[in-house]
Amino acid sequence: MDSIFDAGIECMDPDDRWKLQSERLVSLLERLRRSASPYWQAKLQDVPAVHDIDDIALLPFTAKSELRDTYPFGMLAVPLADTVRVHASSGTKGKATVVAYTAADVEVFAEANARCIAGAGGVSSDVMHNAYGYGLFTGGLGLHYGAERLGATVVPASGGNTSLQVRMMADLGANGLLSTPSFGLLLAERAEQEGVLDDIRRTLRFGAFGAEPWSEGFRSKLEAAWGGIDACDIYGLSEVMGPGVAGECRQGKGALHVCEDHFFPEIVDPQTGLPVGPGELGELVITTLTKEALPVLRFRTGDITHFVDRPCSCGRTLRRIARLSGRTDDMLVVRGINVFPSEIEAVVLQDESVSGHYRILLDRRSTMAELVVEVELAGQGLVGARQGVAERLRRALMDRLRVRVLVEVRDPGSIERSETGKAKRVFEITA
Ligand code: DLL
Repeated sequence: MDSIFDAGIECMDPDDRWKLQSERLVSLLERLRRSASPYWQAKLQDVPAVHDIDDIALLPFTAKSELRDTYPFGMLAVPLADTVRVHASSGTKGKATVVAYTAADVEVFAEANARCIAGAGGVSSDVMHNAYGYGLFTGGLGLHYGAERLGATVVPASGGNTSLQVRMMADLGANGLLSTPSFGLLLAERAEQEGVLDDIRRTLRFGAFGAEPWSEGFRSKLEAAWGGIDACDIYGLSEVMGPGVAGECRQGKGALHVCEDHFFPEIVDPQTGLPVGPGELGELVITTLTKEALPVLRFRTGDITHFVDRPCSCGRTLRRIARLSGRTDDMLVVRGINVFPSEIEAVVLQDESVSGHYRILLDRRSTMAELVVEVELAGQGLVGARQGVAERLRRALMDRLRVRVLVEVRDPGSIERSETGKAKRVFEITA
């Protein structure tokens, strides 16, 4: 039986958790009403009294644009002097946003990540290879503090230097890998090229992979590449805290336990903002119940998921969400048909003849946009099967998406890998 980092909270009776969440919401609002910040005064102006967590829908939503509009510190609920750290998002889809933490926030950040790492199979005696980027990105330091909080030995590898990283994993006997799924797969390929894959396979048992979308097909490839590890999903976003908002346990893969004593989840219809029916897909909305420096009320994450309300065999009672199936803003419209990149990945990576690396090109240079999916053969021995693979994938994609897709099957190793940050897989060609 795996150890649960904080069984008192993670396996709590749901009625007791309801009381805890209610108390925390009420005291959060009291605290925010006392704040001198013009942002919080305006935000709460028309909000009636809230008695318990079931009243949460009385609160206004928060959009990502509010963080940008109040850049850098307009949403702070404490004096800047009381904060101990900031992180920032790169702002690839707009202006950068800055998020801040008090010492207590950093403690919660560490605890939530410790819970997720333990859920994936980590224990205090483990050597944890952390290949999330260190710096303004929340991934590196978030998982670092989480692994330390668990009592593990952290190797702060960060991104890049792939060949050096795999030698370190082998020499130091890594038991756990913390990285984006795409970099996790690249590390396995490089370990094979460097001749250290078998060494690492002897010690590596699990990984916590997140920060970018990945499918069940990708999980199978990643687990197999490392010789049968448990590859668990970890989710989070900087506006809410960073990694550790939710994580899969290795007994219940396919759904992530939300640290809902700190991050209260709702799922709403992205158009109307109203709650979706039980088990229906919608946009994840999160309220931070305990954050001090930068709380958010009903934050619209833009991430699409649904609640999974069957009990988990691990014994945790924390509510679960399904792995993220895309974002409200990453939908591609191809000849009038809506296509989520995650649907393409789900179809393509089920195929054992292709590797986990692929690209989606949306060519809009002519009046009729053309969707091209580039995949890569899983090994040299498959070169003769190229035509068959292309035809099989073309049909499977057509069946699933109902739109014509061109499939190009490339040689093994020919699709560019990213050694840092999140994998970029979708490219729109407009001119
Ligand atoms: O990516 C935090 C993180 C670091 C999570 C390390 C997990 C591990 P941001 O850079 O603010 O924060 O990006 C947040 O990334 O809204 C999702 O769209 C996406 N995302 C994060 N985790 C997952 C995941 C970090 N497990 C945005 N599956 C989120 C799918 C994910 N998408």
